[in-house]
Amino acid sequence: MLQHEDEYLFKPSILIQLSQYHDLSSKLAASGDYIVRPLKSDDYSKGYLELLSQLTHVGDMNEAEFSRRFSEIKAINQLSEHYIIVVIEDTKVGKVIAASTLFIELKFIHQCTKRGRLEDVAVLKEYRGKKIGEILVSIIVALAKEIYDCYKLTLDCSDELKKFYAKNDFSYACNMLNIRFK
Ligand code: 16G
Repeated sequence: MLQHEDEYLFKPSILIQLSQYHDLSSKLAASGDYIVRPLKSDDYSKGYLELLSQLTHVGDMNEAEFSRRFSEIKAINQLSEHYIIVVIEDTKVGKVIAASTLFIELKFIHQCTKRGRLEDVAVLKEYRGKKIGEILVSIIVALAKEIYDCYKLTLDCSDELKKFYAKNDFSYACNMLNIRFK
């Protein structure tokens, strides 16, 4: 897993540092040939965007556009890690079957603290109901708490996912409002 570190969006060793990493990976391994890893530069061909299109509109993006965005994000992470995109691959079929992003926002408040945002959580339809989403969310929660020392982790979601996040330790704290430009 650690052979070609350059291809990864963030250092894979970060995942291994998690205290629950082995427990969570063995839970995953018990239900299939799954590995947890950072997003990789060739995940376009492994279906990362098709996966995201089960969450929302992705658009008609080609491999070059994917690569450009990947490099932009990676350049930011090389200065300081802000975009932690974790994926689960089914190695039997060579496909990204679940993904989630931890975005780390730097704050002045609370003595220059960090806030984590849980974003773009998606599990391929045919892999739902196997606790994969739950494991992925636990990984992000642990990363935000243990590795990045965030003071809180927040998310927004559709009505139908409220129960899922409530079961995974999230509670209502305040209202999320937005202005939609697109
Ligand atoms: C959900 C996602 C959010 C994503 C948005 C896209 C989670 C926890 N939340 O709210 O990250 O950006 O959907 O939907 O995954 P939109 O295209 O309607 O903004």
